[in-house]
Amino acid sequence: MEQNKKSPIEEPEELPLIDKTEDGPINNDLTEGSDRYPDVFFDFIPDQVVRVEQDGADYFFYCQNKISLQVKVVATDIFRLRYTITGEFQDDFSYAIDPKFKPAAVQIEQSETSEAYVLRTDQLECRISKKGLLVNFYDHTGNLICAETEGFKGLSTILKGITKLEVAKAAPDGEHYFGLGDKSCSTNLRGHHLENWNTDAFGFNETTDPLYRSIPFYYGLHEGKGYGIFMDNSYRSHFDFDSEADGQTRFSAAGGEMNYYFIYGPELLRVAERYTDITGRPDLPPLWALGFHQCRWSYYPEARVREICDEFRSREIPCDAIYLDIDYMDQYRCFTWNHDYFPQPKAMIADLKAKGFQTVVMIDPGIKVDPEYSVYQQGREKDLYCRRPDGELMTGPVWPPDCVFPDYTLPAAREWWGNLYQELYREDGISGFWNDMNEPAVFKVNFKTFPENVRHDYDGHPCSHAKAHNIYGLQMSRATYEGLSQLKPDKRPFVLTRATFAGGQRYASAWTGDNIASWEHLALANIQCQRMSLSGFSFIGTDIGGFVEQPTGELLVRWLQLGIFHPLYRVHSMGNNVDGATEVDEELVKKSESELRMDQEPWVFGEDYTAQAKAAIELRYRLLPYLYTSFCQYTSKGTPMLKTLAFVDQNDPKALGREQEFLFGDHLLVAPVTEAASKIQEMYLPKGRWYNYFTEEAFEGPQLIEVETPLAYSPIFVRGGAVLPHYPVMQYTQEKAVETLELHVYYQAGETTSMLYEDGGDGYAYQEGAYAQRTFRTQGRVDGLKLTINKQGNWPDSYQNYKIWVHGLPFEPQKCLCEDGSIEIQVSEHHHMPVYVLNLGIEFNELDLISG
Ligand code: MIG
Repeated sequence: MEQNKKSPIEEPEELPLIDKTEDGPINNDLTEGSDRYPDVFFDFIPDQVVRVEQDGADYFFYCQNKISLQVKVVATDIFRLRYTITGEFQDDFSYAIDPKFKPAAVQIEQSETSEAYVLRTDQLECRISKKGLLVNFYDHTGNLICAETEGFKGLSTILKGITKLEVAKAAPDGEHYFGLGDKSCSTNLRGHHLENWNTDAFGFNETTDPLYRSIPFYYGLHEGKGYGIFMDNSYRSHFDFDSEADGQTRFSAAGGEMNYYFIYGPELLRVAERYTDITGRPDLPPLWALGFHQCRWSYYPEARVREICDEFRSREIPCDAIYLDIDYMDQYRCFTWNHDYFPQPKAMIADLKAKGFQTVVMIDPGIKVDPEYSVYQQGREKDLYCRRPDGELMTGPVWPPDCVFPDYTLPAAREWWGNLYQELYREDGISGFWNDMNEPAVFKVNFKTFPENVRHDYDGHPCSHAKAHNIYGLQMSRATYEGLSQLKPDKRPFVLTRATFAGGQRYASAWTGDNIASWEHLALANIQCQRMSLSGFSFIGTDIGGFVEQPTGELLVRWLQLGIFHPLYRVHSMGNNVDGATEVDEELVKKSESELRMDQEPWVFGEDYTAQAKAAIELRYRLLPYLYTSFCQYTSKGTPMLKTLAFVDQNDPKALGREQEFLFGDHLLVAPVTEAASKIQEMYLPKGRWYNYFTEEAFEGPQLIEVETPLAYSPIFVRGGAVLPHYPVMQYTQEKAVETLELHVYYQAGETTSMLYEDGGDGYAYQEGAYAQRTFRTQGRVDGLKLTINKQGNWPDSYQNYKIWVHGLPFEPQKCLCEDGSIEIQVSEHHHMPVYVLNLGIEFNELDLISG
């Protein structure tokens, strides 16, 4: 194996291709004076199908040249395709697939034409050509959904084995592509060539690729019909969306097996949900995890941590969690404390908890090589660290100068790792864990990670790092999650990871990594979180304010406004951990202590900005019941919490091109401000009636409008007909019982439903019915508005009353009737518009506001 002097990614096309199926080898790199070559390349293109076999819902198509295709009808709308170039399929094993996912029993109609084999369900038809194994998908009425151009092709060499498995499909004009996890390019992927290889991409920008996470799943949308393709292959992969304008979309992996799922919508949202049937969904997080989090590299010593927390409370800026970055450890040894900085962690954590702060700490995969360190020793004794091909330990510098790395693909290593949290989690009272550097990142080498020949167990399917690289972070976060679940079965674990892969949403939340305090990065944050959400991974956030460098007050405020709608709402910065910052600099010395430290708490930019930052965070807490409900919809159905407008109305050509606005949950349209000094911003309202949350103005979409963008808020619009629940501002989630639930109702003709989900905010009693789920139904008439409330579940409400605010009535209400007679209508004015206020007990299920 080569040293890492150059990238091991060798595009086979650039090398001499010697194709044994052609007339003799292409003699362009023959070693002089012999008939030998540096390496010999073969390509594999399916020829004629000579045999077909069926086993239940599995169909096998064998070509004369041994290339074979297995089509598995997984559900009426999902087909799985696997190709082998040897005639033998590999052991069917994947970390991405949810163990709970089971194929459905499907009625399959099979037939044959002179050219193709046809498999049909009542939603989808798949035609497999007898020559070349080209696979085309049609809907049940015969419309072509997705066709193949060149179809499948494999490449291998004598020295390397398989180097590339590729599928080429047609990219008809006008087809849009979305998804693909964490990419910083435009929302529509058309024209891009992208790679999946988890990478420590410090200070990335909009052209950096790959980033920290890999999700080989994309959507195609053509003539209103949407489908998804999930390539379940963890090797380095490439996705090309017609970047060469040759009308083709290609995806390929550098090894393993070509193995992908074709998911038919036709609604993009339906594809999103079905993707999470395959790769899984998380359980609900603890409610505090949806509060505001404050982080920095690093808060220490203890006095500073307490000072930060006290400052939040004395300024009455809500906050639920405080983070300790690597400096809390003793010599960067995971699962230890630096007792100089934190002499009594348990007491500190308990004090903070009493004030409503959960403490989250970092844990890295790099374990210090140190015979005195028990974690290192245990892992050695049990033989749980990654090794090179001849058995030598894989060591490399990360925080400690020399680290070993657990092989999280080994079940015994995961179990051991999960248990290491025992003391921090059970004894010290840490509430959540933050897994960093798990691409895995290695310092000093340009290559930034393990060499590809490092070995992994892969749950009994031994393989090289080339296969395990992209799932390393996923398996680390899984080990953490499973450990925490076992250590405290009654608590919902909170795990935050940097690297992950498709399916990783089952175990952890993620943040987008080391971004920069710039307006460009605020815009990127918007796109990245939307795309992660569309890719099955809604529990996502960015380092608010920017990790590298320092934001202005304005930038921080705008970022906090966007972050209200990012499920992970966390400020983080690298502080003064900048190369060279420790050198004495005359200019720096003149600066105040906080400037030197490069603080990034909500209050560091002066009182004006502090007030705006506080207002943003307070709004997050006001909207918490709505956020939590959206989270519940995500965990139960896989509905992305953030939806790019193409996912709101895929038949509206104008909506397809929009990437600034997104729908959060069912009813809130968010138009974040991502430019400096913004006063007014253009935005697109998809079809329907939309109310400006801050000004009461109503508009009919589809429409491009201009909206004012004062620093006090980034525009939010509420869908007509919606019922939007609010909690009172609290300093932390569950600080006190909600006494009155506020409902904001927005008029719309016709019927609209809204949901509210509540439970104990932690634990699993909700799975046994301890939840309260309300369905609100509004029915708007020309001269009336009816609201009905339906409750399911047996979670006892803390509140006894609703306070209902009715917005946008097209008539002046004279009466409000409910089951028990009539109730008083109060009028208040907001931006010169009347808003009607009703107070009633929660025993009421129905009310009708009428004009006469
Ligand atoms: O190389 O732990 O992305 O959030 O503050 C830096 C220190 C290592 C990278 C993470 C960042 C964290 C930092 N870590």
